[in-house]
Amino acid sequence: MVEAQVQGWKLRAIFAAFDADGDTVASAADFAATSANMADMMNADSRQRAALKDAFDHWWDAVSGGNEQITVQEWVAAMSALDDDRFDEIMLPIVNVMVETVDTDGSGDVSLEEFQRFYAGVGLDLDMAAEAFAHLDRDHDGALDHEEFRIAMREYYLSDDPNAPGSWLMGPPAATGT
Ligand SMILES: [Ca+2]
Ligand SMILES: [Ca+2]
Ligand SMILES: [Ca+2]
Repeated sequence: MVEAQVQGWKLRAIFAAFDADGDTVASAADFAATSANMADMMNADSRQRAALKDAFDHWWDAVSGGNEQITVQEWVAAMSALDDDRFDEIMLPIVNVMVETVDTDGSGDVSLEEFQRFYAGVGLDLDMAAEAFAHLDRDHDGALDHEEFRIAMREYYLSDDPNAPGSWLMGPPAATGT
């Protein structure tokens, strides 16, 4: 079950990042704080900030099962149980805001220069941006379009494949697991 373990460590790393208050359980407040952090990192405007908040509230509803807090085991189980349609429905507003904020010239897609600015803005290793960009640019047209971001987000969170292009969204896949 090596593949399932890959998804497990990715989801555990994400859980740790979402657990804003560090008490080892996730709550609605953690999700709200994570959405606010993401909005800050992306320099989101008030409308984008509200869209992220709604998306994270919806995400929390989907994984919490009505509980006030969940453990990492419950998080991994709940995320693994989401079907693709449900996941896309939760992620779409997040992807929309991400593309809008990274696409600083408003061209509708993301150039390497815009992607590097995004990496710098969120504090990722700028040296890795070009390689990550090459992985994410599936049709090799030199730009990341909305669909490439959407697929990358799904792979980033859910793919069992450590070599999936989307695993590069936030840098080299190996770095996510440490
Ligand atoms: Ca917490
Ligand atoms: Ca652009
Ligand atoms: Ca492309």
